[in-house]
Amino acid sequence: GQVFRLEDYRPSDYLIPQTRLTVRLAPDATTVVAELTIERRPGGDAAPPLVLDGDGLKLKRIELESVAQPAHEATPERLVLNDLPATDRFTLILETELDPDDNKALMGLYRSNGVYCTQCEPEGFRRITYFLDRPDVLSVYHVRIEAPHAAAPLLLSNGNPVASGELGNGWHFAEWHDPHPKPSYLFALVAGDLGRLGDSFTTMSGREVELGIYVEHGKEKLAAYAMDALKRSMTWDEEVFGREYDLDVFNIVAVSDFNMGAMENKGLNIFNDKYVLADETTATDTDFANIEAIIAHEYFHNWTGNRITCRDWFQLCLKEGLTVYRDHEFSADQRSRGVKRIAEVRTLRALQFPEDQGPLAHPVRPRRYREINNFYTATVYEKGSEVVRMLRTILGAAMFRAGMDLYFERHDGQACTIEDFLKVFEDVSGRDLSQFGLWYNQSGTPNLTIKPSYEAGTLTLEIEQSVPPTPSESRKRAMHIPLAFGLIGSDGKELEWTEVEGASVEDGVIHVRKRSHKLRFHGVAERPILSLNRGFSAPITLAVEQKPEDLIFLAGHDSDPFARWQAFNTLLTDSLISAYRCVRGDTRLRFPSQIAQLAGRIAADASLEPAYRALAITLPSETDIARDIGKDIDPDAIFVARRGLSDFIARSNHEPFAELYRELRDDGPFSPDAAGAGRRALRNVVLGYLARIEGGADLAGTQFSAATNMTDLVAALGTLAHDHAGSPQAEAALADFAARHGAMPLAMDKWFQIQATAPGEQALDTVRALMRHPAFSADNPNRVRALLGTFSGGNQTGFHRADGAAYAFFAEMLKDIDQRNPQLSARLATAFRSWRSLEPVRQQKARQALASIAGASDVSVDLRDIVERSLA
Ligand code: HT7
Ligand code: ZN
Repeated sequence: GQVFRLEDYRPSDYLIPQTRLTVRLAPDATTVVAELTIERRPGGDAAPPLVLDGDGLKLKRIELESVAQPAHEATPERLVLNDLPATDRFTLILETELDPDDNKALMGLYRSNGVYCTQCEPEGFRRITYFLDRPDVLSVYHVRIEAPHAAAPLLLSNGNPVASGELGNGWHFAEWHDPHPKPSYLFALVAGDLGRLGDSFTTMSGREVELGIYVEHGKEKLAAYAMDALKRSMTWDEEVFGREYDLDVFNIVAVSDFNMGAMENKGLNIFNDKYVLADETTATDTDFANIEAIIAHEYFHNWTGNRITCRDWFQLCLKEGLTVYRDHEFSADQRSRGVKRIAEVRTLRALQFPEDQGPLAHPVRPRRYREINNFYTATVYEKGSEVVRMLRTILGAAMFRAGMDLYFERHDGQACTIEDFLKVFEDVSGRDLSQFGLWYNQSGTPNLTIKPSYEAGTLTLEIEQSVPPTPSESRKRAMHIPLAFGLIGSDGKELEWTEVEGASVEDGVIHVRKRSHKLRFHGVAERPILSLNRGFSAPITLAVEQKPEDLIFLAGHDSDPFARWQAFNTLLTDSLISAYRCVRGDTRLRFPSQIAQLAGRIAADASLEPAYRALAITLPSETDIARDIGKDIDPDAIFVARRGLSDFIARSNHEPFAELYRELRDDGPFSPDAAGAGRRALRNVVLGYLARIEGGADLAGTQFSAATNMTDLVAALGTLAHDHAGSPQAEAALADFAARHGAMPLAMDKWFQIQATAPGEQALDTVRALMRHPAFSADNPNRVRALLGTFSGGNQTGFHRADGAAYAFFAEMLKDIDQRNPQLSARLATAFRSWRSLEPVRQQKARQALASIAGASDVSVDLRDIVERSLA
């Protein structure tokens, strides 16, 4: 397949300042008339050919400056015109015919549950009409939609509504005009019969914006939380970034078939319904938090993505990393900052670290791709956000804001690069950010090794940085790593120093810039306990010689919530890895009693937020442990080690945990806010511990029957189905859940997930059987992810069965899904990315499964790209 390279970027020869679309909707024969105003780019070549992108298109009619059938070459993938008018500006009219019902790839125009909708990012617009389908071609869109009134009373597109009316024969039309020039990937159209939740927002300059969230009829009430999150997002962006909304309407539509979370189309966001619909009986606290974050994320794109967009897809992190940073900050302000930060780091380590440490590693700004859809990754999004956060740490809050203000002022209406972004910060601060820029260009997770020593009032830190080799980058340059830290005295207070040499240290941050530093802090009153990478100031791994007593001290006293959580997490990880070695060496498991005591103390510490306590006593997941072990992984041994520690902590704290569980009973009215969610989280983590000691099944069974919200219900169901699989309580609860929620696909996803993640090799048969369940559909991405995605990504013992049966099954499923939805199959296939860290027998089976995909003849570019890079 073709490889696209960053260095090959060239501006287009033509521009399309105006686009008029007339879309006449019918399920299997929709016609699209595109009237394009085309201009030669000023300063370009004399009369280059016009080459427009297409994807599977059928051209029905073409007209150039009112001349029908001008000379042209049209294939489904391209339209080329060689003889163009001598004028600078001309009009090209194109008519294409589409089959929305046949579109299972969910790119371009398709129908989901009777609702016509579009997904154009990154290259879906070319499935609607021939176009310069690239983000640096900005056009003003005027869209007319025609449809039968009965099937589609609602007709939406970007911008503001400007006309509507009847057409006779039961047909009607609506026209929308979007005054803001935008790239084609932000185009959207929705038509169907949907219910509406309406509201309004007054912006900071006093303009009224009409807000609408469109959902299936009868589900309007389930959009109330999303609406509230939207209004809070609009206020927050005004207060924190000075950004005001810029159209008269803002609409959100929820659809049930969607490849990702949501899409930021200008003025018309389209959402996976999973991230809109929620009440306490159908959504968990995690769902509520995700809805809040994703509503905010898409809204924030209006400035970071839409008003200022990307020059090309290599710059994807320009909008995504920055917007994730903004949604993280929003959630931190709406909820608990410390708890939010811990959750972010857990996600980064679970999703991005394995990517950066495996065959799919790429820089935050990649330099080459075969399929851009495969680069909507945790590296671009999550590591991209961490890079923006580091920039803020380095510059300070005020300078960062000044830089952002300059970015909006200087680049509004433009398609930009990472260089443009970094330049505004250089200009406001006068600093040279060229070394910092490596964070965008160099892949791999940097590691810092730190050796501390203390003598006569001087603390010495020997710091070494290294970046491991990654595909196509064997030699790495030293990076600028901002390492936030504290020196803690025996009384728990921060220690001062009089002088420091060996690196620049400012506002509690060591600026590591060289491969090695020898730092000396003079005038330190006693041997300090080191608190390092506070707030996870840099996305790195850290190897520090630190005694268990120091970690125990930090876990109880560090004033930085992240570092405090990290200290206990390190203790847990260390004992899990030792236990794993015991399991593999066939020796008895032993755990230090201090760990269980500390877990008990943290759980009961009323001075700490319940949400924090819940995170602190949650054991590292089986995948976390595997990542930290790094090689020759035996997932069964990890499972035994982890269960051993869990049982040890539970038995050591039986009484206090039982007491805490009773105390945390929710008696007030339900609130999805952070405080309520935190109490439920703590209670359910404690339930997880209690579940396996005597009476555990009854306890979970009672919670299941008494639960008045989805969070408590699925926690109880998960405990029953995982820890008491096959018990009468588990069977009854599974049946009861399906009876209650069978008609609500989003709730059934939780039922699929729980069963797909039940540990042990029988999970494969369960998954096979569930694929035949009436609530399952192999065409719906949410169903597929709930069953196959959680099985492959969240069931270590089930997916990594030693006989390789699950790998072979999964490979077959991928090939089947790939026939309809390549984006989905490619995404799922990343479950294989860490196959080389497995023990040899599993490694060989996983390689076979990957090879069976690589060897198939009808594999999409998307899936082939992931499989071949994984095998390389
Ligand atoms: N900008 C969007 C990315 C996206 C997408 C969304 C839905 C379906 C397919 C998609 N491909 C890429 C999502 C976002 O980051 O906001
Ligand atoms: Zn985004």
